[in-house]
Amino acid sequence: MEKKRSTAAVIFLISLVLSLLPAVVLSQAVQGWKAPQDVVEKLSKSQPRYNYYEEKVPAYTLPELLVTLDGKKIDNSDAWTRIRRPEILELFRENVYGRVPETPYEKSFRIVSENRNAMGGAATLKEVDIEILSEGKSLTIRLNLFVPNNAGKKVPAFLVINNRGTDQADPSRKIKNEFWPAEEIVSRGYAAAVFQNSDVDPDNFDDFKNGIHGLLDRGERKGDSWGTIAAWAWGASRCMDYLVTDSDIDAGKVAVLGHSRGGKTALWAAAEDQRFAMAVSNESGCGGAALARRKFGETIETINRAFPHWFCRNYVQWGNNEDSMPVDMHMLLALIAPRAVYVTSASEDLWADPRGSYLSLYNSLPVFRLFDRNTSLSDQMPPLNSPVNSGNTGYHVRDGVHNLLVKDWNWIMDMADKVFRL
Ligand code: GTR
Repeated sequence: MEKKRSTAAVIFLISLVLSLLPAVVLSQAVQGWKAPQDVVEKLSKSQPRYNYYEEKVPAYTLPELLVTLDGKKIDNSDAWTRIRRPEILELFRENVYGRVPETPYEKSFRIVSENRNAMGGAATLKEVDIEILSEGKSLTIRLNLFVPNNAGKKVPAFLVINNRGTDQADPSRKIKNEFWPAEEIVSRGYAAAVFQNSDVDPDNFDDFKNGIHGLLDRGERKGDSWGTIAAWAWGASRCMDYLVTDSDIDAGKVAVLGHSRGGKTALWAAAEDQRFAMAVSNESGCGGAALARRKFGETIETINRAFPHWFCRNYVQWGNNEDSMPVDMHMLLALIAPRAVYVTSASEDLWADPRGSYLSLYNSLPVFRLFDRNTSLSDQMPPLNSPVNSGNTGYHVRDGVHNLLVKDWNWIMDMADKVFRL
């Protein structure tokens, strides 16, 4: 009798587990990506000052996207473009990246070399010097550009802000790597353009003496004087100035792309310069795509301490005071609407807060919907290695560590194919 009962109990238990299993599997798929527990534990141990636990993210309220400073509700794309977008752009200049000075300068382009037989005949390589002149001082930004041969028409382009060494974007192609897979980009019909961020401004605190700051800054620095990210973004726009003059390039289809600090820069470049048809933020994190109010991984206080030159001085006041900041990063992504924005994360790169980056995109959607009301993403993150997109917005979280890889590039180019209708 006892035995029969316990067998029945075991059978009941097994069938219960079996019946629950699909629900568990299903809910995992629906809930999508979660930070790997071992990575959470490891980072929490090695960096105890930072939060990597989802449960410890504080409750927060994001600033309103669609209410103007004087309290008017915005419900159409025209009012967004005329009233609310300029307000938010100003808030970011004032509080985060700083303002470009109005100092006059001259600019010229020089094609230093042109090789029609690059990449074994697949592309033409143009090496272009963009020279900036002001009051007798000059600065040169080198733009390297591979254009696919035999396209028979103007081609779309990816402009990469290279924040790594020149060997990561070698125009001679003696050194190749996944960060700038120029051959793959060209084979998919895109021009591959790249410039070194350090040509525009050095990536260290030099009291803004060198680079473009040294050339264009006048007088005392103010709280909203531009930082180095704004300077790099300005450099991306000078590259765009050249690209619009190049008859091989479809200037209405230029995507600006950056990784990490370059990703922050790509977003700000597209916010400031509406000629960019698409912005790609690869693992940009704090000061980029990730919501500051979550205080997950890198924080405003930390980034200003480690990189005092990246942002404007006014940004410092929002360290440990995120809830008072008049913007959060969903508003930066919204500034790119109705143009395309693609945000990426890597599963082990919790410093750059994958979930905070996705939520930022998700919370920018009301603006994208003013232009295309079918734009809609789930409030849950997609599973690992499963890109999602809707309208002109898209996102993926790749497995692995902080980096820009061919795997990322392929999904990014899939999105660009859709946006540019290739
Ligand atoms: C880190 C920084 C991040 C990110 C990264 C990078 O040290 O904390 O915000 O930008 O550098 O650019 O690789």
